[in-house]
Amino acid sequence: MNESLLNRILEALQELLARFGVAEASRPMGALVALYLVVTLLVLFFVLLVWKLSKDKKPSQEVAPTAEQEDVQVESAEEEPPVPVEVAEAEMPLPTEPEPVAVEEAPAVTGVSVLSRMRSGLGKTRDSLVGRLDNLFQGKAGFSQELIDELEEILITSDFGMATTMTLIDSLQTRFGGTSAAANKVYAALKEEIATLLRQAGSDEVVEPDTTPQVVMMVGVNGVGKTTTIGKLASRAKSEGKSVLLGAGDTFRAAAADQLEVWSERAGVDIVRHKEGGDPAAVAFDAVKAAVARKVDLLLLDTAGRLHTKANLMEELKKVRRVLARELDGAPHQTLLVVDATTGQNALAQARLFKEAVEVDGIVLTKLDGTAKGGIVAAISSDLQIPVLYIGIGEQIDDLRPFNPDLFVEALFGDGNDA
Ligand SMILES: Nc1nc2c(ncn2[C@@H]2O[C@H](COP(=O)(O)OP(=O)(O)OP(=O)(O)O)[C@@H](O)[C@H]2O)c(=O)[nH]1
Ligand SMILES: [Mg+2]
Repeated sequence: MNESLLNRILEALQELLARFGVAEASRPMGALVALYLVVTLLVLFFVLLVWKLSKDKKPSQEVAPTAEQEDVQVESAEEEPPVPVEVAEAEMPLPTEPEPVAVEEAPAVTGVSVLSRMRSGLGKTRDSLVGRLDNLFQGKAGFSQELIDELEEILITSDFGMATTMTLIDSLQTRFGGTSAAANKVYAALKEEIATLLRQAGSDEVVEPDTTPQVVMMVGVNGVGKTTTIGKLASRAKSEGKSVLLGAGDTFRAAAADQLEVWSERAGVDIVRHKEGGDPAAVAFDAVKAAVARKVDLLLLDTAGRLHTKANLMEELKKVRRVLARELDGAPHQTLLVVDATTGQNALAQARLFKEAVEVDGIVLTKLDGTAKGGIVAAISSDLQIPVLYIGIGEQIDDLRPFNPDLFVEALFGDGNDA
């Protein structure tokens, strides 16, 4: 604003003040105060306007469907009251009367990119494993036996497991043995090797069957995150426009079906459940019948994680599989083994056990946010030759990610600038 314009505004204000009978001596100061007030009000108005506009735009800017959006769907699209469905009712079409659903507190809404959410979910591993690797490679001039020895220790203590650690070390020895290659070159090669290992058992070749309903059975020992993962998967599938049904096949643990029902409400999908202590194979039977009758796209079947003995558990899982296969051709189309990343090498042992007893098509590795030893992903991928299909990086409904080896490596080792 040029000086003469400012003077003219001030003069006009002084004239206005004169009309209101303000003494001449006070008019210059009065005009300044009035101008200051007007400008302040205009700035405030402008700030409010910008804030309001950005708030209205926010949902469409987010990368993934947010928890808030999921919850809206629960309220508007819920078609079945979340009450226990008895055997006979399970085969019937759904009642259509909507019922308000008590949905628990909305999970955190994130406007951040997929990569930065992954980065924060893997924060513990970044700080520990990657922090140690950074220190190692920054502190060494070049390739040496000492570097290899220290690297071996870091990998083993970060749950890469002996076999995978040896594979990585051997490939570095082959590439750089007898040279004094720069440490940063060796580090880059290590990251590449880790990415290759992860890709080898990656999800690229997994083709989802195109028949519906697709029956997915969730197995794993108690506490690993089966039920939670079902809730997250249901929510994902629903946001992709699929119709989903849950089967409460864990009849062993008290409140297991209640827990699944809470997830069904959160995700806004239907559930088939029996009374506690019932036969899980009967739940499977009803759930698959209901899925066919209702023409849903996806049936997610929960199972018990603990029975009186491990042999019992495996026998029960086999029986459930037989029932599913008898009722629907090809079912279960996918058996996902859920393992808890924080249990380290134990997770590997469990995975071997389940792999022997039931056919396992893919792994869901949960609680990666809770471990500093993310090397377990590489150990599972390379030791078991079963693809890691999803990783859990938190307890919220949108904290399940399809496992993408390249994104994973970027989230771990990248500098985050491209997030
Ligand atoms: N931090 C974190 N917690 C998780 C994740 N997945 C599951 N959990 C938590 O792990 C606990 C056990 O999860 P459940 O889903 O009940 O496990 P489950 O395998 O169904 O257990 P059983 O029904 O006893 O066999 C819950 O407190 C979940 O919130 C994850 O990715 N990250
Ligand atoms: Mg459970």
